[in-house]
Amino acid sequence: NKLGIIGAPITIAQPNMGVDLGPDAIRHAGLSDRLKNLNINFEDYGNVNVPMKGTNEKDPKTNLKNLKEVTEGNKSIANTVSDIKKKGEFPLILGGDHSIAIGSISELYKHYENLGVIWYDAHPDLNTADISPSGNIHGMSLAASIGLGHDDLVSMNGSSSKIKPENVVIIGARSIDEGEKKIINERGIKVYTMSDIEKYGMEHVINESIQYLKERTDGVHLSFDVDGIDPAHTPGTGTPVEGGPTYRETRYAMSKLHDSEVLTSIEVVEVNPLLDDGNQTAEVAVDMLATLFGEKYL
Ligand code: DIR
Ligand code: MN
Ligand code: MN
Ligand code: MN
Repeated sequence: NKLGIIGAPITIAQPNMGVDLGPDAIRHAGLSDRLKNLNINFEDYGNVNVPMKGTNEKDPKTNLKNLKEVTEGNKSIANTVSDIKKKGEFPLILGGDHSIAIGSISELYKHYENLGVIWYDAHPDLNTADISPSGNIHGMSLAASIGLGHDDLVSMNGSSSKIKPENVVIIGARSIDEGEKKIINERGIKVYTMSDIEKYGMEHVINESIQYLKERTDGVHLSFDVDGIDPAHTPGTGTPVEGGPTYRETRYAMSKLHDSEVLTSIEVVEVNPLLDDGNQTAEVAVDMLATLFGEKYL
């Protein structure tokens, strides 16, 4: 079916200037030409209007930065995702920082009995206001989606738990804060850390993830943080962490996801062209997206 593309340029849920330019960097890296070559029908609806002005100070009452603005921006993203779903299109959302998952998932979950999520990221984004070392809401989006954290984030656009913890698979984690470790263990969230990828290989990890989600969900959202990939390939991002899956491993995983046909929506986040080497990170993101939509080597 047809793809509906939107840009979601939220930048104030993390401290670096430039993630708001992510959607245009990805477009400039040739996304539409690659989709045309695959004969994919798509429409790009442009960027959602979101608040751009924020501060780098935590509100002492909430321990959060820019809660009001991040909430407002995410509501607009949710509304735009809703329009795309109403048209029967497959949502492709270009970030923006990872807080945009709060808005996208707050709408997407309504369209399934049991939505699942693949969180491809160096970080699990399971912080809440109480345990976050930074106060940056981009590190809290998965927590909010499973019902943990500030009520404005958790209750956005509907019920207070959008995704069951057992419907989450995290791949590539290698920077996990102490409070996040506790949540992972208490809630039984499935995480493939870099140790698991090293030990079992990406082939095994991605096949097991697909099988696991096929058994228990009726739709799967891929939330792809470009810092999930090793920073050798994706330097243009705010919180790079050494020792990630390579371009090759990631592209292989994306091709398996395409072939499995489990995905029902995709977002790619945290591309920051101001921190990049040329436009390399957006170009890698486009290679991964093209692979997700069926591009093959042969
Ligand atoms: C860190 C960074 N765990 C935080 N999180 C990031 O601020 O909560 N997520 N960068 O992708
Ligand atoms: Mn993230
Ligand atoms: Mn990350
Ligand atoms: Mn296909």
